[in-house]
Amino acid sequence: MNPSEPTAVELPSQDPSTLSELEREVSRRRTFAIISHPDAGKTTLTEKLLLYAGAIELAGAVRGRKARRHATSDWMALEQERGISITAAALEFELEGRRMSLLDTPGHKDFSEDTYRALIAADSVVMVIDAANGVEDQTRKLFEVCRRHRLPILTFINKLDRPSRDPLELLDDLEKTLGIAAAPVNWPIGSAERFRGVFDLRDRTLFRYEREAQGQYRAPVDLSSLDDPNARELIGNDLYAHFRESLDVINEAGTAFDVGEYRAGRQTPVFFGSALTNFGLEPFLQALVDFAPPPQARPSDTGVVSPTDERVTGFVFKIQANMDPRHRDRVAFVRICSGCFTKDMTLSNSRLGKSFRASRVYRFFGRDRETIEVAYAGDIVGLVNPGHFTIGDTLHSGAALRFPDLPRFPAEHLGRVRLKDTRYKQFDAGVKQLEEEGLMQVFYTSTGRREPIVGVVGALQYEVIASRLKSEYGVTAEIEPSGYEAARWLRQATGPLPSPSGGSVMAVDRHERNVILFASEWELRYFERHHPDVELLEESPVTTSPVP
Ligand SMILES: Nc1nc2c(ncn2[C@@H]2O[C@H](COP(=O)(O)OP(=O)(O)OP(=O)(O)O)[C@@H](O)[C@H]2O)c(=O)[nH]1
Ligand SMILES: [Mg+2]
Repeated sequence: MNPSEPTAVELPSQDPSTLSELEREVSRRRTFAIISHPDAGKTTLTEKLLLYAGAIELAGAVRGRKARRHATSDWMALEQERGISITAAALEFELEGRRMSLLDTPGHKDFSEDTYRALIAADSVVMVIDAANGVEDQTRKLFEVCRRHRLPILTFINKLDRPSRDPLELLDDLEKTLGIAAAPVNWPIGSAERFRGVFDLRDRTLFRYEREAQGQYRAPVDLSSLDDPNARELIGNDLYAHFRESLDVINEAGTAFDVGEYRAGRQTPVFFGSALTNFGLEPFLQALVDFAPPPQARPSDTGVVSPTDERVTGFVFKIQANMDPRHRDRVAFVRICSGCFTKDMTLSNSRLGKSFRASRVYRFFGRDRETIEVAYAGDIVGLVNPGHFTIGDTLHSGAALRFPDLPRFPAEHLGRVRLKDTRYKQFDAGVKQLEEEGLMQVFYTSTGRREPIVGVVGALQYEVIASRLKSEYGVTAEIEPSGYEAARWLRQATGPLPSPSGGSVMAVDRHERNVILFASEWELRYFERHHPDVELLEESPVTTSPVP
């Protein structure tokens, strides 16, 4: 085996009383991210998993009438207004002796940088598929990231309460489009008005579901056997015959569920259901508890780090400001990779080569937070420590190390922000903090600091920036096209600066590093041809100074 490759941590099979507390705590942790194309039902499924786990008593909705509760993971005002997820949310809860950490991610490609980072913080993945659409574009892209990181995937095929594609066709789509073996664990009978429930292929029981009003409460489960003479009658002759035929096909030619294959990322177990109307959620949640892997070893520049390594390590995968209007602070979300972390511990930030005391530590449930005294490998904790962290920072006790850099996407859109009132100080603070979150890159040209150019991955982020500047910083700003199409950092820090031609200009970022804003791809290529000695970078170089 390649020694630099992380290996799976096996669940200890020996008597739990002989394990150290660290081993025991690590082995009961499950950290997973929910991913898919927009609108497949990730947030709805998240909410229902929380309901079925007993972490909430009443499920909220993604798009609700005004008075109705909102889904816990869509906590941001703009998410609730728009009915879409914009930022990854962390939720931690206990279930059957397991400590579950769930990351509900946004599906829209404009927010995919945030989703990619959340994936890297997880040990496994739940992939949601809309039963009417099969594998969609964004799901395919995210799946590739999972494959690269060898993340085991459980699949939930959702929205069976609506007209759906045939389940055999959906399995085929998973296998052909994604190139992964798909092993059905249960099988739906009918869809839309004729949805009768799901049949568990392992213990051969039929779960019949009644549609519960709005799906706010757990639905009662009605079990029966397939051999029950009433089954055919309950299901209806046509559906029953088609269902038996499908069973024959999957018995003969289908992939059988195998935990080892799932853990190795070669097979995805498939479940069918409807998150909105509470069909098929128990077996899915049970599979997460039973099969999802515990925290895995992670590669670093000094070798593989085992989660049960005594030294505390972790990395910052997300920063979010102003989650709680009462606190107005900035939270750095850290995935703990090894050890037992305690409050007030001194840790080093390997980028800065400096240590800090972790005195304000929280665990999160959407927007809500709770102070914690201790956390173990696998946990996601929030540290409040303004200015000390940037996304991708490695934190550690003991000998220095660095986890691999997190992906950073080059900006695809560059807009000019225009401040429409006089609250300049708040404006500057807002721009700085939103940049720190990784929501955008910020560049200043000779027109000054009141009209920065912001670079984003997708244009929907402009709306998020303007809306958050208004609601969180009280400033009115508009973002309009800047006339620039690409931003490139210059590698060398000294010497005479080249002068770009045409409509391209020199600019600086917040750290006063030189950047060229190119007016077109053509001008960028032209510059490269005429300045072969100048190295241009798509990504900002890593700084070793604190955030100003
Ligand atoms: N009929 C039906 N609708 C569903 C089901 N699950 C989710 N929906 C609806 O589908 C829409 C999108 O659901 P979300 O849970 O927000 O989807 P998402 O995947 O989180 O979307 P993004 O986070 O924006 O990518 C909402 O209107 C849900 O009510 C389901 O099982 N059946
Ligand atoms: Mg969502």
